[in-house]
Amino acid sequence: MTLTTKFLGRTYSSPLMNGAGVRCSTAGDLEKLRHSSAGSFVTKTATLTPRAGNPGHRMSPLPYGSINSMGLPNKGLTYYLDYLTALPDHGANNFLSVAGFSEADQLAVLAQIAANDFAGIVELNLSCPNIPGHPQLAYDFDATDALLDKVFTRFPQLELGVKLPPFFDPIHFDAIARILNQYPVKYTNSINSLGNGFFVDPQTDAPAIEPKGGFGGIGGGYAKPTALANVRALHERLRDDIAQIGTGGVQTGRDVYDLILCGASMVQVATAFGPEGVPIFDRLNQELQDILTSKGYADVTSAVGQLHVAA
Ligand code: RRO
Repeated sequence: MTLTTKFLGRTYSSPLMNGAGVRCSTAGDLEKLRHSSAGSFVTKTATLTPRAGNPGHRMSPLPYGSINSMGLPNKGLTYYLDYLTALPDHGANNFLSVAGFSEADQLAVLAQIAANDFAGIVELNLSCPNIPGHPQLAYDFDATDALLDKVFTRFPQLELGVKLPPFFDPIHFDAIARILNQYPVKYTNSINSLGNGFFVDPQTDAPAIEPKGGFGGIGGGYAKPTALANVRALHERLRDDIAQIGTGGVQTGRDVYDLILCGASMVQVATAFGPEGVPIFDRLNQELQDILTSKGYADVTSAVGQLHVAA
């Protein structure tokens, strides 16, 4: 039984990797991931210029997951491009997460990447829930369609996937799939955190985090059923050549396996990676290997989308 996985024509030692945001903001974080048993890594979402993010206490563990309103703190696109292009393979097997605050900003980010010799995969984050005054872009279907039209017209050479927010209605699964199916999108990554949740700290009777009056993205165990639903719903609706990454609520090998059954070829770990750090990939690789072996699969690819459904 092997965990070796193919994704976008690349070969990875494992389908597991970090989710953008947690422990992936500095070169030191990324080096730890690079030397870990994760199959790949993605950077913190980068913007054209560095950002400090939202002020105050902005991430809190919760009983079954986490809440965050980080507000896109990052070292700026140039920092991540410099790091990735200095790697022996120019980052060919890695993912650069990026975002912008307007269409012009998004296109400027991609222009800088296209002008560089980064050889990896671009993950366009259409779903950050924590920027005051800026909605999660993918909830605006017309704006998403217009952006992707420009992106693929101007930068056909980029290998690009999209990080999506959770959708909660079949009409919305249909709508986002109809848009994505028109473009040479390489993959989808579902889901970003459940936007604008809220938690009351029982010790203080106050919100668990400070920015935005306490509203923040919910991750961890709370997110798993919604992540499975989104991966499954998009797997049923997207062109066969659009791959899927599954993210949301991964704590065990069983969680990884469930996302694979629903259609994910790679799986990201965000909330649980925070406290456990890179040893989590050793544990999850072993747990995934055990479950795939017990189910009779020789490799990960054979299990992708193999949910048992009544005929
Ligand atoms: O930085 C954040 O506040 C953040 C981002 Br960009 C994102 O995509 N998802 C999230 O939960 N937090």
